[in-house]
Amino acid sequence: MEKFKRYTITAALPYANGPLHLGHMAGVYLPADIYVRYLRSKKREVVFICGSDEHGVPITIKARKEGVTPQEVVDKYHSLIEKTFGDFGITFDIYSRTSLPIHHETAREFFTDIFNKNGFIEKTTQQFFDVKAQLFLADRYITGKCPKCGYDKAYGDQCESCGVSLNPTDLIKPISTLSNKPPVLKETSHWFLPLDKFQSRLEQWILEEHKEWKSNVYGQCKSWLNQGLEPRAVTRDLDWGVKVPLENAKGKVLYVWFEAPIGYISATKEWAKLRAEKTKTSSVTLPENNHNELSEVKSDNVVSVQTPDDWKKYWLDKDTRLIHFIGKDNIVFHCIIFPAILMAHGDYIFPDNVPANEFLNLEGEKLSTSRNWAVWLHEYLEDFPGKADVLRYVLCINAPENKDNDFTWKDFQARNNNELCAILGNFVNRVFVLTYKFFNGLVPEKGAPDNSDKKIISEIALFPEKIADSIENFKFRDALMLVMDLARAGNKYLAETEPWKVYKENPARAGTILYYALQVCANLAILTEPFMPVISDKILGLVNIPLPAWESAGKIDLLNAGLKINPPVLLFEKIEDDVIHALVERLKVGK
Ligand code: B3M
Ligand code: ZN
Repeated sequence: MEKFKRYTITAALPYANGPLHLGHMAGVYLPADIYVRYLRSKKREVVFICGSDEHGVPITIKARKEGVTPQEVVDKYHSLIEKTFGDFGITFDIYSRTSLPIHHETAREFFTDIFNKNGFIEKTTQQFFDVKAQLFLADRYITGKCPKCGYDKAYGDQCESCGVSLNPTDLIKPISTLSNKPPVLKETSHWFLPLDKFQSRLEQWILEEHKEWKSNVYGQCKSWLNQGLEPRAVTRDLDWGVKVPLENAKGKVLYVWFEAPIGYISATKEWAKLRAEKTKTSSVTLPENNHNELSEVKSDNVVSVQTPDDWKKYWLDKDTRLIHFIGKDNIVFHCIIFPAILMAHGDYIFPDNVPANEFLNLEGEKLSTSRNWAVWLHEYLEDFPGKADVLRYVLCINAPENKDNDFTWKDFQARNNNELCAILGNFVNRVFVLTYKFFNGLVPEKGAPDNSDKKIISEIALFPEKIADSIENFKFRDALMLVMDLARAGNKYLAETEPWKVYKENPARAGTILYYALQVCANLAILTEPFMPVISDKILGLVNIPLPAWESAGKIDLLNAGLKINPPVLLFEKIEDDVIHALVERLKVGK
């Protein structure tokens, strides 16, 4: 019996102020997509939620710099980001945006609900104001001398030299980075969520009830809780964002980290609304479950949404398992602040797991957007058209699951040439070439299995369970390595049994070998699907069957004798040294 009836899977909402790079994909979206594809293949009920985070100070600053409106900034990047996700096969059920009215309403309702329950404290404080820019300054936009170590470029929230955390008023000689002038102190009032009131509930819920969380996540939560939680402002003086729904709050918006996570809920509402409309207008009811067709994998999970209100079961029902996929810099917001907001509101379920990843570095250095030290995903596809899966492979096999990891173009090349081409591609290709050569492209009859056959049969049977186990534990690297191990086992089987030699003396025996080798290929189509959907689709095209569900993996009769299969095509191509060399050079020049 499954513990949960359904899944709500969220992936961090990317800020719509720049394109996506490798780090985003490796840290958040790829693992989330692998997990969701796997759940769908297991026929579990799942909704996969994401959207653009379109508020916050950085977006307003970017708009100012470029002389356009914040809306123009987010419109541009929202489309680009959404397209990139599509191009990399990320199968959200909805990709929403926080500038939509449905989000503004939802976020305001949340605030009002907590406000009516006396859940906020109103406080008046002095804050730095840039007279020239006519703006209250976010902590990051104030620099000055660190009172502790004397470093003169310390930020208003932290000194990056000695690490001390600061308030902007602690800085000696503060300067606004917007105008390069000293800011003035001005009085302003804001609403604070008293996180301290939730301290013991959060401690119980995380430290006692979720000891299974990844150690990096658990550790960060523990350290936050040990420091003691304090009230946090949930409003800001800004004109871009969700307006605070109170009379006396002119010029104030909800703090982006208050409303953005609520965006997951708004997006689910929007999805349920669209889906309910679709159900109503389509003369045939949506198929319950037909993910035998890859092209429909997005819409054909076992969800049933009849009315717009059905979003509720994904957020209120205790039988729903909520999982947030995020990067490590978002841990406190998803594990402490958002759950505290949900506690203050009541009714909502809490995340059952938050499998945050560490960071991915690039050629030994931290990724940096401002220094252009990044590989942009849309540019990757210009360099390697049609090869999204190669990057999906490399980013997963080398994912920063437990520690920061490094992406290098050399490693990318090596993984493509020595693993994808030499192991997976080579195996599938050999099986098809031989089947065409000796059996005219028809799946041969199998005879009685000998010892080598028995070995591969047991491997086919064992791998899916081990892979599933790793995926369920968010160990996607291990899972993918196991998939490759099955391809390795296939190569070994061919090397040991040598059907190309055997055929001359005993064609029936060669037929048996290729029969089993073809079953390995069919199994690989199922097992690669969460990781490399296009490659899986190519293998399916070769074996000429629709995608079987996960429960079929492990079987040795996925392809019947006599089935016509398709002529071999190459799954992967080698990447040459000069291509890699040029990419490394370009990266250095861009810097
Ligand atoms: N917009 C992503 C980031 O920190 C941030 C996530 C919001 S999730 C609700 O890059
Ligand atoms: Zn310092």
